[in-house]
Amino acid sequence: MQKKLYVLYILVLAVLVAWFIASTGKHNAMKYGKMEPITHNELRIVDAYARASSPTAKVGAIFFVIENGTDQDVHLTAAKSNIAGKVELHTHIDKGDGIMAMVEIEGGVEVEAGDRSKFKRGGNHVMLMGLGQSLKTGDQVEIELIFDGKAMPVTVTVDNERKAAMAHAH
Ligand SMILES: [Cu+2]
Repeated sequence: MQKKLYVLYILVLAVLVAWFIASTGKHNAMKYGKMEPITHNELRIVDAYARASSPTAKVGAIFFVIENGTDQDVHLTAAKSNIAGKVELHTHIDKGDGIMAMVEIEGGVEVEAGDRSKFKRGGNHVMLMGLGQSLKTGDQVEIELIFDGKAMPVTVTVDNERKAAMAHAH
C-alpha cells in the first residue's frame, strides 16, 4: 500500500515537472518570438488566410507571415486585389483608454534579411474595403503584395472560423 502511494506520488510529480517545463518553454518561445530558422533562400508568404465578419460584410482582412529567406531586406509597400475597391496595409494602434483603432501603415513594412514578419489579428493586416463579393470559408481569393515595386501574387483561402489565438499555434 505504502509503495503504491509512493509510485503514484512520483508519477504526479513527474507530470507536474513535465508540464512546468513545457509551459515555460512555450512562454519563452512566445516572449522572444523564437521560431524555426528560415531554411529556404527566397521571399515567401506562408499561412495566408482571409476573413470577413459576416457574409454581407463590405470589408475583410488578410493575415499571413512574411518569411524573408533572402540576404536582402525587403519592404512591403502596398497590396492589390480585384475583389475589393480599395486595399490598404493596416495596423492597430492604441488611441488611449484601451480603444484600438485601425490606421494605414505609413511607409509600409520592412522585413530584414533572414527575418519574419507576422500579419495577425489585432496587429498588421491587409484591409479589403468595398468588397465586390462575399468571403465564404473555403473560397480562394487572389491578391498581390508589392515588395519594392514588384508584385508578388498570393492565393489566400478564406477562413471565417479561425480563432485569433490559433494565429500563435502552428
Ligand atoms: Cu484594417
